[in-house]
Amino acid sequence: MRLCLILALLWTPQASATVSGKISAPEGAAQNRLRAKLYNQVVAGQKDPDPRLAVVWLEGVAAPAKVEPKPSVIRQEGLEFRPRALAVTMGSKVDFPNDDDLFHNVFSFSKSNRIELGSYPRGESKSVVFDKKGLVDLRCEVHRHMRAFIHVFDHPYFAVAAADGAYSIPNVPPGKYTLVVWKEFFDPVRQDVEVKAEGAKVDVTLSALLDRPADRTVGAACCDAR
Ligand SMILES: [Cu+2]
Repeated sequence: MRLCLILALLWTPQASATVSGKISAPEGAAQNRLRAKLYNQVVAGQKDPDPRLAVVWLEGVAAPAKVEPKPSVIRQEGLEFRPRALAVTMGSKVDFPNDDDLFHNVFSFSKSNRIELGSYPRGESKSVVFDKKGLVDLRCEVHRHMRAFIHVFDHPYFAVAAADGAYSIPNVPPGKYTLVVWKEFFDPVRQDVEVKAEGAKVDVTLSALLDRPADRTVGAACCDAR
């Protein structure tokens, strides 16, 4: 009985909350001009890429001792990488199947996770285990317009927003943190957020990157991609 009492006193439920909201990223003429300048190679058979998804994460949360891997897939399909933005935990394996009737040559010169998958045909797949945190700028040597971004985190407090901008980061311990929002072609945003027991709701409106050199399109946050 006494032992039960001691255990009950020692055990306190892990309070956790959800940080959610919506990322708005207005598309404008300047945005489209920048996109056209960077990705002006139109290839027969190319399909529209996925919406360029926003990645949202929290900085300053004490990470749990063990971070679970999050196996994921980026397909080469319709002469694009799909999805174009991915977020995984360190140690995650990502498969890169080729669904196109031609060869792609997938690589990244990102400092943290260098990738050289080489060429392989339709129906084949290669995989990479991302063991360092950072931002991976994924490219195809054959098709210059093909690009994807893989955010590798050493904690689980992140989310990829849906196409409508909605995001949700669950299981966050209450506290004061920095919320970071990244999206291709937009200035990254960092803002303070206080997460209470009932959670936090944070909507963010991004501003377009204007008149920047091409290598700044990734934004400055979380970036070792160059
Ligand atoms: Cu390619």
